Amino acid sequence: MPRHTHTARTILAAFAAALLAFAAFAEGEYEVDGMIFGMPEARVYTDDYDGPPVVGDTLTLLPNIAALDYEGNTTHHVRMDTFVQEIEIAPGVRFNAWTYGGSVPGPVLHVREGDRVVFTMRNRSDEHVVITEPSSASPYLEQLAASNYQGAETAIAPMPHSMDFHSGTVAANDKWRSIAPGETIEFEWVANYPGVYIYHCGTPMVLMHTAMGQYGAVIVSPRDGFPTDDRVDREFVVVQSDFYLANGGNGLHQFDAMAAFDKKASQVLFNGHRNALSDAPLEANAGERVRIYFLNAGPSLTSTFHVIGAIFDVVYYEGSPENVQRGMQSVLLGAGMGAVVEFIVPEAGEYYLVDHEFADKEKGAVGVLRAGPRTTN
Ligand SMILES: [Cu+2]
Repeated sequence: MPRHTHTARTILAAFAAALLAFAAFAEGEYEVDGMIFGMPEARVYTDDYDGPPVVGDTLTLLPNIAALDYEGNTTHHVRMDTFVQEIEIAPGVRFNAWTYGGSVPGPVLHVREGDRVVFTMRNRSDEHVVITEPSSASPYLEQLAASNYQGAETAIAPMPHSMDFHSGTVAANDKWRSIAPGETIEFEWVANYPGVYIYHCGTPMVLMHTAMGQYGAVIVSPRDGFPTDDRVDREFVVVQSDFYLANGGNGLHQFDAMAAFDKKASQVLFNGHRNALSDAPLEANAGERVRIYFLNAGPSLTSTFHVIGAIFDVVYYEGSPENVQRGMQSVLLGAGMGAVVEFIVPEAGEYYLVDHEFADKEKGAVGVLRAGPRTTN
């Protein structure tokens, strides 16, 4: 074939490839090793939105996790507004929490590796936002209205806030920037890596914003699943976190900065309340395989998560199917780390979830899994 024809074909092929690439990615996006980077710049704006503070099909209240009832990848349009609620975290301990969505920890977001999240957050810290009205905008709001186990009441404390998803890979100074009360931020990220991640406020002083309640879990399920998916009978999400509160004398507790700097927690809790997992135990039956997506949100303490009476058959450290550990009595997690743990429920009875650092267990890090008899052979 004449040389010039060959060259023309090469140029045409290159042009077609460029067109294809342009079709697959939005402007500025690019692919490295099958992952997508280069998200558009965050938008910050003011509008008069006063709708549901949490919107999204795969947002749930702890200990629930939403099923992903779609094949392959999708784009999730997720809203989690930030606002203040007076909540109870232990009998007699109420404080004005800085929240995402009205609870501490905030909603659980579940997506699949490769999914895109278009995230919107309005800073409503200057508004009384009611979260006890049922809403179909998210399973989270329905579940929260049904239980309200922190006895939330509206409150205000206007100040800047932000959102940092550990599950997103983006420029922190752009996407995680602080917004003022009344402002809304919108940005995108792609779930490039599977895992059990924290999201939290990154506004200074970060220690205070997180200790006041601004954190939650993102579960990014692996594209091809975990090897044990078919054998799992029950799934729960448990988030551990540490609190630094002192009695304020006005019936409400207040943030204790000295205790926070010294890492002397007043409470260490599972799912945001001393009795969250004893008033409403996790339920399973003998012989079942239970999976717990466990996040140690911190802000400052480590967790040695253990289930009394069980051994973790498998641990996917940080929630990646490639980080496999077998036969673990406990999983050690620093602040802002997570794991997927699975165990076989040996027999009917009660099993206790604890932080095996017993000082933290005595400060509240304990829960119950109640097992019924074996239902099949
Ligand atoms: Cu904040």
